[in-house]
Amino acid sequence: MHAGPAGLPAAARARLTDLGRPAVLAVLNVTPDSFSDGGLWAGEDEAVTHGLSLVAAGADAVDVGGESTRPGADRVPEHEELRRTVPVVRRLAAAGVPVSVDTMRSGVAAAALDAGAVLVNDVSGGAADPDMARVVAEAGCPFVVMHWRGHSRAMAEHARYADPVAEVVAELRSRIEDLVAAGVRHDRLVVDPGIGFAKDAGHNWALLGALDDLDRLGLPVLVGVSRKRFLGALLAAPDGSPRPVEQRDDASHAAAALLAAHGVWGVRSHTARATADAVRVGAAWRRAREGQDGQDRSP
Ligand code: PMM
Repeated sequence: MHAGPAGLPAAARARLTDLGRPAVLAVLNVTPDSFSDGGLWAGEDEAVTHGLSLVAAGADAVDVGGESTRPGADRVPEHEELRRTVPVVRRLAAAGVPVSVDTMRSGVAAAALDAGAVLVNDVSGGAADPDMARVVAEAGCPFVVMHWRGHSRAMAEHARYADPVAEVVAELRSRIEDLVAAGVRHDRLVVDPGIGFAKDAGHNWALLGALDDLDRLGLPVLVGVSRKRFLGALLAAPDGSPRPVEQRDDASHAAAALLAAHGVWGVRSHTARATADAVRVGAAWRRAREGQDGQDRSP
């Protein structure tokens, strides 16, 4: 599977955009320090095996990341991000897996596309690297534009909003305009509210409660809630201690079903089978509400 200048291979594009339910973008962090799965798949073989198992269990694509974006994290050098991600992308793509690369660096995006990735997921929406727009414009690949206000080290300082929904939508709109002005095709863009990025729990819930406002941007919406801190806070023990990361999957799946019932384009998740089940339930619920039959069109 190769994404040349003409863009995404038809089969992969179809799998990502025409499922009749949200796509499941499964997380594969090839990092020692991500909050949710850091260190688990840091070796190349372990990462590839896990990526294949995610697809076998129902993921539509695997999102390979080599730099942790947890709040407070320092950046890794580009050569290290390349070393972690490119071999894994190449092996998964060669095995026929639709691969997304989770990176803020144009050099990593270009190398991953060359290795067979079919989608670029940039948590900065192209803001961290002035060359990202050119790379994705030339590749013609889908590009996830996430709402972001700055690198992880200083993220908490940016979590200040008078009106979180209006500000996130306005900032995403301005990113989209910049990207289109730089030559990225509008119909290649996907937007993401960036749950947990420069946002506290209240901001996250406000955004999840106002997905209609995001829909007004006129682009497919991807949302990543899986295992995030605001779910840990929601499920806190009576003494106030947050639910540990590894015990947040049931809540993540409940949220995935609700996101599907809303009609999002995709969900980013650490689990495959349960998330695929959850989005099918949510999508069937949505169709039933709209008076259609309960069947999905996924393969
Ligand atoms: N969250 C994380 C990393 N990448 N990409 C998108 N598009 N949306 C997200 O919400 C998102 C992301 C952080 O979570 P992780 O450390 O579990 O990967």
